[in-house]
Amino acid sequence: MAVGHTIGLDTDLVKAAVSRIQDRPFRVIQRNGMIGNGDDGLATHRHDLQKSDETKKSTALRYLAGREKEAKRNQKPSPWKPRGNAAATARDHSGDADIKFYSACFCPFSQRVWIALEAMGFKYQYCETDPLRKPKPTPLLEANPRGLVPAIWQGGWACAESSVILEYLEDTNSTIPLHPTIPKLKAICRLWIDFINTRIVPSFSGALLATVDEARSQHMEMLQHQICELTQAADEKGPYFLGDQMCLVDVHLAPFALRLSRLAPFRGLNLQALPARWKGWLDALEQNPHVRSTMSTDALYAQSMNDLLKGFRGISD
Ligand SMILES: N[C@@H](CCC(=O)N[C@@H](CS)C(=O)NCC(=O)O)C(=O)O
Repeated sequence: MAVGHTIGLDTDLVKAAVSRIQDRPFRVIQRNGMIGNGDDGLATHRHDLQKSDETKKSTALRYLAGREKEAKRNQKPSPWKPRGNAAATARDHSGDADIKFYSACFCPFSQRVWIALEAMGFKYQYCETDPLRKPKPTPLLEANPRGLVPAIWQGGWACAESSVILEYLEDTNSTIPLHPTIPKLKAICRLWIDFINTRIVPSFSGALLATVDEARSQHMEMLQHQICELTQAADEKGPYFLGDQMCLVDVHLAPFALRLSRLAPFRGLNLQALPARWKGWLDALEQNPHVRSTMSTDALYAQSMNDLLKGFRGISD
């Protein structure tokens, strides 16, 4: 479809789209949930052909408007650019480097990897990538055939999935470890990372995605319960999970914790009931230089929230 084509009732495009659905048989929706031809006397909801045509036209218009929006998006590199501290960090890492890091600034999974790259002092090239673009950008597909960010590409080798990339970075970096060296403590960290991925992240996305108040409160209640569980397992004084040093549990959690406080007001989520230990943890994450250097402005997170939700829907599809 030609980009910039005016959508109006008389255009050929609308006619073509209408004719695609025009030939469908005229149906009567019955109150008992069945669809019939209206001859059985049960039908209570019917409309005439004119009304049916109007409905088909507006369906066609919505379809065309959606396609036009998508086509426009696909012509541009990415609708989002890192802002604030993240913009400066992305600029500092815009030159060619051994590790190419495909990331979307709105994506919490990408930010996990970004924090670790910064904290461990890796040389990397930041490549802002729109994972929602169709078709997906070729370099992203080469790095991750599933087409999700984050992904890294290193000399012909590629890796995806934030938790796996974080383990890889940890294994290849000898100077600043983010996992404890004691095997039993390391196992405990992995257990809580799994808890974040399999419990906290789904509750977070569920609370943001829910359109019905009841479902939203259920997810929120679950999330609060899980956050309490996590804080009880964390070092008593903190401020981080293991004490005064940030570890991979904090890196997994930080992007979600920080987005929760920024996005909650837009979805009517109440965070008052969260424990004091959580507030101290959140403050420490906000102040951490590596977390800060990968944070965009609050406005960026608010404006890109719909794309974040689309990304989450992609996960559950
Ligand atoms: N489990 C993945 C999740 C990554 C993910 O869902 N990324 C979203 C952006 S936040 C994405 O790329 N979505 C694109 C799509 O759904 O097509 C990870 O931990 O890396």
